[in-house]
Amino acid sequence: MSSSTPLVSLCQQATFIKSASLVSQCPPDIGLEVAFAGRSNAGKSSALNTLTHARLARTSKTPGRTQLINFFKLDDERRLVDLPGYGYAKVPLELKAHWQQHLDAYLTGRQSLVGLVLVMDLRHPLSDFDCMMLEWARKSDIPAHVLLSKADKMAFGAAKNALLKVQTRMRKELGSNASVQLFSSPKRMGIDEAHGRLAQWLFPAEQEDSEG
Ligand SMILES: Nc1nc2c(ncn2[C@@H]2O[C@H](COP(=O)(O)OP(=O)(O)O)[C@@H](O)[C@H]2O)c(=O)[nH]1
Ligand SMILES: [Mg+2]
Repeated sequence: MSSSTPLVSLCQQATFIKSASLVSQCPPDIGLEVAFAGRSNAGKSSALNTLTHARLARTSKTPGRTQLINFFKLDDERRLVDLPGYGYAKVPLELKAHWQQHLDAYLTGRQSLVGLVLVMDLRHPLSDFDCMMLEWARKSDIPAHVLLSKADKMAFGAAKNALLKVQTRMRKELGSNASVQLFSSPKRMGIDEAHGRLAQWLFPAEQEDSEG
């Protein structure tokens, strides 16, 4: 049995808990939480839906509309979090300032945060914001995992090359040891690998068992 099996069944039962526009509205800071971040339109909501087998997170053709921190329950101790998409020009400045401040408060203050999934469009990886998130994760000792989304938009060989390039840049330029993979929501590509990473964070004890 794969060590991500319990996680996969929890993902299939994931339910929406609540949206928070302020850190004070977040659910109690207990248990384990994995947050999904990324530039608006990178494919974050699609990735969340693909990984949970549910239409949990809203996917939108109008980017930049999700300005809330959305919490999804896996079980009483485990949650997935959809962070507001960053870097979309059409978001009014004061709203940008608002969520930047609260995103920051969430990232620095959240005790239950055990991992960060950073979703990047494979064709436009490592934006300034992506680099900032990787830098923050490195400094805060929060493990990070990069989903290079929309891999279906490139030929397989080109996608593999792009993956290697991103990996190299992350190591050499950013000093990041975050893991990276290709992902496609419509092609359902990279799901097992992503579940495996989530399981490492959300079921740490079972990982030790399966390694030992
Ligand atoms: N071809 C392709 N399109 C995708 C993929 N993921 C998302 N999209 C599309 O990209 C747009 C933005 O996706 P969404 O998940 O809402 O992005 P978010 O703003 O990061 O949450 C939508 O039109 C999606 O259908 C993918 O893996 N492949
Ligand atoms: Mg979204």
